[in-house]
Amino acid sequence: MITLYGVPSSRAFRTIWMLEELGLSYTNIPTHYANGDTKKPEYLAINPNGHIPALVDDGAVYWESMAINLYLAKKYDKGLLPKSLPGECHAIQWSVWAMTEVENPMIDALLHRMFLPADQRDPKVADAGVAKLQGPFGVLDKQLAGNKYLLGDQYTVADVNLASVLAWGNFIGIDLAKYPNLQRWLGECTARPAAQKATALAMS
Ligand SMILES: N[C@@H](CCC(=O)N[C@@H](CS)C(=O)NCC(=O)O)C(=O)O
Repeated sequence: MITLYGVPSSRAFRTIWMLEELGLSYTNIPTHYANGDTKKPEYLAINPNGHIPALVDDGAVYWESMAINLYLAKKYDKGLLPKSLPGECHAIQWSVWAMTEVENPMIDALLHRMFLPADQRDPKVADAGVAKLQGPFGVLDKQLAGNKYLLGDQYTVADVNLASVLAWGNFIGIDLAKYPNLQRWLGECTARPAAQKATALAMS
């Protein structure tokens, strides 16, 4: 029995993508970040940080989106987490990298180009976010030059975790023309049925 807390149009998008990759059945409680849901005592009892997503599986609670996906990939083994220690570490490495190098500037761009009400948007913040992303984009483009996926020939949780952060860029038209390997990889990842399902739920 798996319960996922969090509206799909949030970081819960990543978890939905992974649950769909694994073909798992789950209940989604649409806890919202913007209406006070995440600060209610009953939700804080699940995630004391007051953030979504959170996942309950077999009675145990998990939070932090990347950790949840790494957990799911390992527990419901469909080959999405490499079996070798270096492979597992590389999956963790790219997941942490998505959070530390990509997520914040991406969120700045997303908020100030799309999510905030028009009168609260600052194009300079959005542009600075996009400028900051150029470094990580270059790193990724090189990594993907000789690799079909992040860790090599095989699609893994590392691809889900990173592509699900980068997919936000598609909503605000971030131009990847200078990064053809990255563009090709992101297109392949986001075309997967699991990604399409998560996107449809996020948009609904
Ligand atoms: N590092 C956390 C961040 C979670 C997070 O900040 N989620 C946002 C929604 S996308 C949230 O819950 N915001 C509500 C709030 O901070 O009050 C993760 O990846 O799970």
